Amino acid sequence: MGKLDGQTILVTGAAQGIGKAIAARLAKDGATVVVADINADGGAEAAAEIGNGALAIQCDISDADSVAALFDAIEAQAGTVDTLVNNASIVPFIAWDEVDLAHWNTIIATNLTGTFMATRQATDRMRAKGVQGRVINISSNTIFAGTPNMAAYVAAKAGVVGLTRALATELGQYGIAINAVTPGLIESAGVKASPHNEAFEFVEMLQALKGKGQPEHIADVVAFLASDDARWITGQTLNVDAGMIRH
Ligand code: NAD
Ligand code: 4PL
Repeated sequence: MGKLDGQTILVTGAAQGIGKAIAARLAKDGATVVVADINADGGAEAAAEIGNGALAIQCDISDADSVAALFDAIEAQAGTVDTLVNNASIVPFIAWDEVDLAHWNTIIATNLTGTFMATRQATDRMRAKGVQGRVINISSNTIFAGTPNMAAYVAAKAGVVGLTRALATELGQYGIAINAVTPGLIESAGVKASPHNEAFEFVEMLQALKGKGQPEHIADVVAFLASDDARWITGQTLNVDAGMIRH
């Protein structure tokens, strides 16, 4: 008996990193997980590793047609999505002087508009089927810290929290809850391969609890938010960063 038995849960950007850890944890709790990622091979490998009927569907979350096709495929193969985890994002490291309009548009399209499009699809379908579902948005504690070298990213992630707050009101009447999580620096595959990997010492100095943030630290909290234990929570932003930020 798992606390997520019977749920179909879509995790975007789940081929690696935090998304993959979330998908694995939710499957362990009994959910049928859909791994959606722009990286088709990585997504297929992650789904095979995760098991419990996990399926992989390739999707570019910044592309409206791709997102619509993803939800059609899920409906056909696994039924209506009960919980959507908006995790897919680009995590850039770029000085302000290099932030041009092309970069800005790319980051907003994936990290904010992608979350909008997936949420539109998921909640429209929940309402049509009378599913009292959940949406869990992965934001970032950079929206509180004002972390440098990712201005467009920070703006997009703050937008995700705004969307979370607004939609909690509009979707509450259908019994649909929507919350956000703001992770601190996490040693994901993406971070390990980027200059963010050099920031752990500085970030740990600011943390109340010591250690290196791991994808599982976020996955465990998402599993709670997806479970019935969190049924009275909506419109909230849960900061998960070892106490680096107190807000
Ligand atoms: P990562 O780069 O390791 O993984 C991101 C995944 O998203 C990859 O599999 C990638 O292929 C996928 N993706 C990227 N663009 C996509 C698109 N257009 N369509 C579909 N999939 C796409 O990143 P991560 O560190 O695991 O981050 C996961 C989430 O956590 C992101 O929302 C990120 O902003 C957030 N976050 C990360 C940290 C951190 O320190 N790692 C901190 C706070 C928040
Ligand atoms: C504290 O979301 O939250 C670096 C890179 N440092 O992506 C993040 C902190 C990064 C973060 C993040």
